[in-house]
Amino acid sequence: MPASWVPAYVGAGSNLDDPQRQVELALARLAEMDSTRLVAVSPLYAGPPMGPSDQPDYVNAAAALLTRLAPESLLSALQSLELRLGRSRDGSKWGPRRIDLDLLLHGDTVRQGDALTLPHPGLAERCFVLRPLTDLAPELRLPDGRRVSALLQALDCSQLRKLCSRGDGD
Ligand code: A4P
Ligand code: MG
Repeated sequence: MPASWVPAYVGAGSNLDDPQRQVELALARLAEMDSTRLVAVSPLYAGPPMGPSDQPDYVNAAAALLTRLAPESLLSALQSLELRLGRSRDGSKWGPRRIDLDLLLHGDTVRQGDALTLPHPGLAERCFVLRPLTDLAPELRLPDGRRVSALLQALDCSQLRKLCSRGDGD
């Protein structure tokens, strides 16, 4: 286990079974993970699916953590949490899901593997990842030095809608 606390970022997405509630629940449960502190959660966003279009819109958000877990251990904790939250797969690539938790960044770790790739593949091209990440940490840079806010600015994210939290009385 790393001796010190490392900043890590997690993306949450859902498009089944009341997606807003699934994402809120998942973000709250991140606070219960061993050797990890939940530092902040982003606003929630709704948008069209990337991939097959015959599925409901997604709700996405991101969370900032501090963790003493190594990247593999943190991913495995996220996968256990997905299962506890009732994730099941319909077998199709990028198909609908109740909850998906992706490890976006773990400090400056760079990894390339089927089981774990860091930064998360596709991060730099996805509005539904970059927008909440930029809300959390506008100064954040990828290990290669690119700023998430600059990557976001290069994209057309007009289809992404910020959701009011239900506590706001919307
Ligand atoms: N894996 C490797 N690296 C990572 C990482 N950094 N974080 C492996 C998480 N998982 C990682 O993931 C598939 C495999 O990726 C795992 O075995 C894991 O070890 P999964 O969660 O089982 O399956 P998946 O999510 O269906 O596949 P994938 O390729 O991760 O898809 P994405 O990239 O998560 O995209 N549209 C909108 N608007 N919003 C979304 O959130 N999400 C997806 C899925 C498609 N379209 C979407 C959204
Ligand atoms: Mg995934």
